[in-house]
Amino acid sequence: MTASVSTAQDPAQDATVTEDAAPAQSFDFAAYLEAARRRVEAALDGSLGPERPESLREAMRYSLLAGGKRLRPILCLAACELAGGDGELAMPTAVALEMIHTMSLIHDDLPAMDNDDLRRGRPTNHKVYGEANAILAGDALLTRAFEMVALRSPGLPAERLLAVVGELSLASGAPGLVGGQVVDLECEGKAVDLDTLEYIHLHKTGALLRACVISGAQIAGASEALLAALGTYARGIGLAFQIIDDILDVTASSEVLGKTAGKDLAADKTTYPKLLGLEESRCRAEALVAEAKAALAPWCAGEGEAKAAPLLALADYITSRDR
Ligand code: GRG
Repeated sequence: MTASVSTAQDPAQDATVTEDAAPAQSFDFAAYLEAARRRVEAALDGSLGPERPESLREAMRYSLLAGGKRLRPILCLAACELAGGDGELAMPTAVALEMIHTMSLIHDDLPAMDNDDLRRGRPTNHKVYGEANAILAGDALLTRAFEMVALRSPGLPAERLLAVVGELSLASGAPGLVGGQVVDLECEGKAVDLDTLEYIHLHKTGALLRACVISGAQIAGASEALLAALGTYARGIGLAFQIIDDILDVTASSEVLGKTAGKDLAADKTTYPKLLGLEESRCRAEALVAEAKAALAPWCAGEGEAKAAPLLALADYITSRDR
């Protein structure tokens, strides 16, 4: 990475900026990821209070603390730090994002949707607690997510909290996950073109990843220019993430994935590998990650180098991951 100096909130206006956006040479991504995961796990563990009845609390904790890559909360913390904020201020929102993600997995696994038995290396929530309780545990996690932001985010100005609540609402509802899931279910067993597939991926998967980086940056009071760049970054990593998910569904084992492999084929779903083949799908994911990283180039110079390194490395991780 070329070192030129810029500390401006909007370095796109700064003539010293370079186009280069590779993670800093000295950045130890494995150590960063491990430390971030530990922080997130601790926050998740402490996030569920005295929910009653106990059976509901148990079902919520079962899925929330079942592991997972924790990519969404880590993206939120990293975006907050890139925007100059203290990651700890974003932790309640990071937890909220993982709660929304976890509830979407619980509901996605239900018999009425993907009907799956295995998630995060364990029996799915409804297999353990029954369908009704799994639906309710998902509902409770979703509503708890908004409580985390609105009532459990000390030290944040009300207008930033409101902006975050707005982002999380858009990502969760019809304009995001729910809308994407509906189109995905409607398309099962049908011929689907690339545009429709992109729509599904951008809503079902991309919308929440976008909310992660946008909300993290909003908490830090990011400029409009940085928010726009993070929107471009999120689009690239969101699509790439789901393309790699489609590839792993074909190439990886259930044991490694912690969820049932080969589901897309069994459900007769259209995927990137089905439309483009494995090799071209991988090339497309890599190109999207390159676009995502390029969007952050103006924030990577000088002092920005260390702050941008986690988001750049997280983008690369999306295509290099094996689960
Ligand atoms: C949010 C109100 C609301 C409803 C949910 C069921 C549903 C509506 C949407 C389905 C969304 C879904 C399951 C999308 C797939 C996203 C995806 C690729 C999940 C896997 O994410 P990873 O690999 O999983 O990050 P881990 O376990 O590592 O967290």
